[in-house]
Amino acid sequence: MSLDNRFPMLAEDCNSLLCKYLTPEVFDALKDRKTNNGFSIQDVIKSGVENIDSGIGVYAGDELSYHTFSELFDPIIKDYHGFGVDDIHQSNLNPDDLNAPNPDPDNHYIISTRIRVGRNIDGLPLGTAISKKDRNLIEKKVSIALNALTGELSGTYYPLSGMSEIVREQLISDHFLFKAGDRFLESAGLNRNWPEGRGIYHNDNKTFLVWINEEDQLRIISMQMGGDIKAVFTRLTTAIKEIEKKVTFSYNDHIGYITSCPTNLGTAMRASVHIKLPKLGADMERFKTITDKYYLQIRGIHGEHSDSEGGIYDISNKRRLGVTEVQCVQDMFDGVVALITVEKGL
Ligand code: ADP
Ligand code: ILO
Repeated sequence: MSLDNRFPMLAEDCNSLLCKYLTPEVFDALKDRKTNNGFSIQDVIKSGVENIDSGIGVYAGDELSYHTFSELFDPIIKDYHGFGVDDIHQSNLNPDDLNAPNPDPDNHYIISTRIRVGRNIDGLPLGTAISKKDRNLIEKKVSIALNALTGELSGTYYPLSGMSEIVREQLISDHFLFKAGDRFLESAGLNRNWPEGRGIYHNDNKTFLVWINEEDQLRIISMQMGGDIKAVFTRLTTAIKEIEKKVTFSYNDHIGYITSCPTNLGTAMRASVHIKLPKLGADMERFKTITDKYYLQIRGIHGEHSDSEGGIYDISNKRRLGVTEVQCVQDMFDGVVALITVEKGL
């Protein structure tokens, strides 16, 4: 579907932030603008127009998109993160500032912990607008930097092109690799030239992983079984520092790390646990009251847009901008402690 210069037809029952904030007046003001990479408002909204069940519905093509189309992005950012145009974002990746002793040392509730950040290379368009040549260059540059890592972070880069179906599917079902054919990403132009230029790096025991050229150019991931959140955060921050010695990431003093989806701006961090909460799961209203209080999000067991299985949920921080990385993890930790306390009492 190609979008033209007219205000798009948006379904009556559309609940996305795109549908909430894209008025005919806003569209009119933006419809003839383009960023230096040729990204237009039609490109920004395409995913949300084609996928009417989107929660957000917009993607940026580059750092400039957030400025060029601010009449649409600013209210969406304010709504999702509670972050206003005059607010200031600050980063803190110091694990010493985190207070997160294992909330479930006997492994009754928490199955695994995962913390990821999104990163994009400074000076290049985002995956939504990037050329095949630049995407392939990123794969090369980043995989060389990763292959040089040592110690616990030492591992191997596996390109998606040439990976056997069995290995690929196993990596996905074990929660290590991204899925193929996501329709939200497809509409946003993020699956162009698939699978070329994409791949995954991981260490032997798969506690440190990097996705290359999925929704963001890098997703740096630390994960392990159980609830030692601090160990997972410490590994991640060490890895980020090492990678930054070789690669410069796109960062803006106002909105933090630049990402293709506005939900990931700021820290670009999602800290999650897979946790067994069958009793709370049977009382969604109560469950949501707690997750809302602690700024948490509930996802299904196979990631975003998936369902829960066997009373196991993916619980993660919702706020990523206007809070530090330490605060993102602290939100998740505090909420998980509260959830376990309530589940125990039921
Ligand atoms: P992202 O976290 O990068 O936004 P998804 O929500 O799609 O993307 O999750 C990616 C994968 O990571 C999925 O397979 C998901 O099940 C897995 N995952 C997320 N959190 C955890 C966790 N705490 N333990 C194990 N796997 C996890
Ligand atoms: N575009 C999708 C996903 C939004 C948030 N998630 C990610 C992975 N960026 C939507 O609007 O539902």
